Amino acid sequence: MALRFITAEEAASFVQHNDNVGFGGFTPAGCPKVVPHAIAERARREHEAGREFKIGVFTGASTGDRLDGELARAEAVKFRTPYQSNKDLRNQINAREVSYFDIHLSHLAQELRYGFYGPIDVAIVEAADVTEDGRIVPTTGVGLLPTVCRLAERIIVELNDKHPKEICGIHDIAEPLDPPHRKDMPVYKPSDRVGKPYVQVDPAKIVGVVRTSEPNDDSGFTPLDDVTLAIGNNVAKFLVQEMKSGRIPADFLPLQSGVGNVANAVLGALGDNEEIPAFEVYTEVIQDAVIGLMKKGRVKFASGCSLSVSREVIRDIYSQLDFFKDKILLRPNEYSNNPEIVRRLGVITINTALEADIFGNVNSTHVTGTKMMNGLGGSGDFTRNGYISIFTTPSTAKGGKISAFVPMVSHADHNEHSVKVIISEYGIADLRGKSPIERARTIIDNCVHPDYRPLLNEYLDRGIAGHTPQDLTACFAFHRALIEKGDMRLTDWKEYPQK
Ligand code: 0RQ
Repeated sequence: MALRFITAEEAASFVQHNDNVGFGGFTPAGCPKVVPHAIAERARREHEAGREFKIGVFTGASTGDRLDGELARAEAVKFRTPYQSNKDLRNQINAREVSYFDIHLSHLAQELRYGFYGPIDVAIVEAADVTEDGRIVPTTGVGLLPTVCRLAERIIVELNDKHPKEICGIHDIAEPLDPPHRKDMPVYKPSDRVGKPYVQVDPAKIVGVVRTSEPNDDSGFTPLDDVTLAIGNNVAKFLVQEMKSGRIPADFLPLQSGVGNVANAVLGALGDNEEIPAFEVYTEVIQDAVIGLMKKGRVKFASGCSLSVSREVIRDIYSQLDFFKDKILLRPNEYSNNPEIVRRLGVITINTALEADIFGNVNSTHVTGTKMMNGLGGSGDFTRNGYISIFTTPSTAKGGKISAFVPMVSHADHNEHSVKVIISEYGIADLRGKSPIERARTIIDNCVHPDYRPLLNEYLDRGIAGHTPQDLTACFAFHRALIEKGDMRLTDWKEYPQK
């Protein structure tokens, strides 16, 4: 069947009000660009004509501004899942104008197949190549691509010539069978392939192919500062200690590292530390630092769900595709984040907390317990199943007015049973095998900013009985001081008389 080439506007006409739309890609990498823009324009026209037009948006993770941002600004999003990081969409989520559902990234594909969220009407995916017999070669991000293509009634392909067709071979595309027929997912080392280098779809469902030449949004990083550098060095120091003590095998274990500046700095520090042998990466987001380390021979292989790299780095990869092609593998997030595989491989997981409490619970998502930041992402997939799960965080935020360490987290994403190690720029708190009070002392002594250590020690000294000395009449005193006085340092325990 011949492919039908159409404009982005024509493609948008295949999307109806109330449709559930599944997008390929993961972070801005591999996300469709021109069709979401056309859908946003269509929504604006419909709204001007007095008609409703909103869609459900299902993605691999965050997307580019041309997807989440454009649709949000056109007030075209009814429902959104999972992770997002766009300012305009975030504002609408926090104003409750968009119904947002946060879920572990590895769960979404299977739960779509289980029918938990209704049908997928349309799949919109970016491709480096598409053939008449329905083979789609993704670009730099995979995400939900195979699942939404199989479930959708209609498929729209953005064929993006910014990505060479020769990228074919970098992907490993598979979908597991669903219970009760699921078998093991046979990834025994990061480089194992279990699927095909392309997505096979029913060609009759491809309603149109839109040609584009749009680069991914640039994911540039802010330069390393003293704090991120110190966190990175502390992570490297901890892992070297673990290796020397024999708790990590001498040939090391695969690493997962979250998204953002801190994560990028951590990887850079690990790569530069010659006491750590060249290592492999089993992660979801392959960032700039990994590619730099690959060129130096410090990273041997990287399996992920997306190449979320700057434009400069993607140009570098494409100019040396022969070098990189057998060192990088991109999988659907159902595989890159899969608990079974993460636990089998013994992945060392490193994610960033917004805040942690002194007993080891972590908040990754909600600012002061109410405002959604980005979402859980893959942090839960990896933390719960990692060989050692590490959380990193600067000890303070907003110029010291906020302590990242509080008596009780204002929202819990990862609990004390899953969080093994916390690291700030001040040091390392190894929580393994420690009681709640021991964990609290370790975190205060090693990770907390000196401004906040006396306040947290005083909290522990309030004489609360029980296994976990949490004072339910005072545990949110830091948050209250922030809300009422604008600074957690102004917490005054005299306002909380001991009973
Ligand atoms: O805001 O830039 O306005 O000052 O939060 O903080 O320190 O720059 O850290 O970019 O690494 O993001 C948890 C959000 C950290 C991210 C989070 C403010 C701070 C700053 C960002 P400003 P930093 P990062 C795999 C892993 C969840 C998902 C996950 C995240 C801004 O890592 O979304 O782990 N994680 N996925 O000032 C108020 C606090 C704060 C605070 C920091 N306690 N209260 N604001 N900030 N702490 C990736 C995927 O799943 C795709």
